[in-house]
Amino acid sequence: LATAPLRAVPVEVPVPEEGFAADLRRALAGPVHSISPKYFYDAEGSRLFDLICGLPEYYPTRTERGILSAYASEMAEEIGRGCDLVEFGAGSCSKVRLLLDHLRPRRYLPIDISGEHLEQAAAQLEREHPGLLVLPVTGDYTAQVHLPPPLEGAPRVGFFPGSTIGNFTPAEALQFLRMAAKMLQGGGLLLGADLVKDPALLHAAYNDAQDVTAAFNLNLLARANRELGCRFDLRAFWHSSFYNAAERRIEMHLVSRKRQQVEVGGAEFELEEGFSLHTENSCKFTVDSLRRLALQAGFRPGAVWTDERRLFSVHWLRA
Ligand code: AVI
Repeated sequence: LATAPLRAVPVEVPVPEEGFAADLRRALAGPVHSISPKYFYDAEGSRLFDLICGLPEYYPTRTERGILSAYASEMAEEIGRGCDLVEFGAGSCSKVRLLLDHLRPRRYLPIDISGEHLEQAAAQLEREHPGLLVLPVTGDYTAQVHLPPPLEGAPRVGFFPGSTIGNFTPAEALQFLRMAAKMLQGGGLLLGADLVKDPALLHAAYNDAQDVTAAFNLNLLARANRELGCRFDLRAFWHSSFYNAAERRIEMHLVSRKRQQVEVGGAEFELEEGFSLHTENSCKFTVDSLRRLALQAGFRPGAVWTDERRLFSVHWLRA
């Protein structure tokens, strides 16, 4: 029996659309009405976040800064001086300033998605620390970033402050830590993590009296109006933020105050009164839960520093 030669038939695999518009459409359509918190951070969102960091109710920033200032020299003893320091999501490079004089790294590689802002911050830092080599790297540190080759004899040490790890899903957090453990082999990671605490304190931190956090949350829709030509009426949405104790996380949502029609790039959506768009999780950890997670990712958990009230923690994780 003669057989016909096999011919390759091209298979068309649909590529899911990417970006803000596609993700917003998917979130509105459901079945899961949630969108990544990364969309908060356009220029206005970053400005509002900087304001949040200075609010009296928002304890994480000043508490972590307090821990870094108080224990910088102890941290340097643990970590060792002269490392090749990589910061994930460095922004204005402000927290690293608290470590530099003690840690005395040979080189500092701040990674951030916002290139222009990073270049300026890096140039300013180099002026303040004439002996320090600063090489800014523009990119998304949750994806693959290409770093300059390691320095001979200088272990690579990561710095990830702010408890941004808490904004990842558990799967994303594990994936990020696994990637970091590989990248930082022979060195380690200095990681800031917010702790489980009295829900009243957490509630206040994400529902501040001046409504800056509400503006930060609503900026997601304002950004869609600016960038995608949407016409969201911001007054028709309510900032909802609460502590989900079972999941140990603050959840932020934007809740529709009424039945309304919205449009994103030509697609229309009918939102019920009470429709809730989940915009952020901010997971809280215990010292032990964070150490278990780090162990699972391939780190060897080392020293931990906290403030007196045990609001926030900074972990040294050896890789
Ligand atoms: C950036 N991140 C750690 C902040 C947090 O606390 O989860 C973002 C934030 N959301 C509302 N307020 C601050």
